[in-house]
Amino acid sequence: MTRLVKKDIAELDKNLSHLDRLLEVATGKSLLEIGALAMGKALPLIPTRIAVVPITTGLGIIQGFSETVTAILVYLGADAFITEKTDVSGLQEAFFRGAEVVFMADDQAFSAFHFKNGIFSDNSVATGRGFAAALYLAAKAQAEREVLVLGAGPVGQAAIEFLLEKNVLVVLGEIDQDKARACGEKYPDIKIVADWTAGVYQYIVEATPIPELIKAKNITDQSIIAAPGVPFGVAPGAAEKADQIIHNLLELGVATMLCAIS
Ligand code: 2YG
Repeated sequence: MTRLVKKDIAELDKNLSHLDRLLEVATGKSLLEIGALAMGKALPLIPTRIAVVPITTGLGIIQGFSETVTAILVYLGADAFITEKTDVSGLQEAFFRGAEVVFMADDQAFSAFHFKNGIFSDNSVATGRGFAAALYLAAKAQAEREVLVLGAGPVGQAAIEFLLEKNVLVVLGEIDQDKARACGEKYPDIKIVADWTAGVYQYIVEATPIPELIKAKNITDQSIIAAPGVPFGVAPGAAEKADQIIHNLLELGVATMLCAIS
């Protein structure tokens, strides 16, 4: 799991409406509508009071992380606040300040828990489903329905699950043959390609931690790429050539988590 740094998220909360407009142009839907599609939820969401609890374990607090998560939730209409305290005392504060849901992240996981209905949302799963949903919407206008998913980790598998639910033909590109085989056993309907780098693809979900993995030779000028990953998984030549690139560091994953726990 890649760890964000302060500069990654510095201006993010000021550009939320801009990102929303970009997504509307690319997919025909807003940030929240994409998250709702990803989780099969109807809008408007049930109002939920949410606490974001800063966590100091491991490598510690990322400056701006809790503030950015909270800003995204508030932008999406949630009643969200950051606890003054951190860790367990922050969790306690959340509880006593009437939060029904807490969002918190350590170095291994970023999750949302609903105190009452027991629903849980993991950011990797939400990110995979949210970006697959955005790609699915962006590609809806065109008939072809084959999507290359790069990476069989938690994000890639969540993207595969969403796409299979929509009867999309999924092709998996995964460099680790053991991971690829295990994924093929878990999702028998997917096609596993040994060397995707030799191919040209119209629709790609990039869910690997490898920078600039997708090259111009792998796509056409009609291609649409959903690339949640940090570092950015699209080489400069491919980013210029593609018709659409759907990329944001926290927004779509957090919007999808909100829909998952509401
Ligand atoms: O509470 C804090 O400030 C820190 N404990 C947050 C640590 C978050 C570490 N994880 C990441 O930076 C990313 N994996 C978050 C999700 C990125 C989008 N998929």
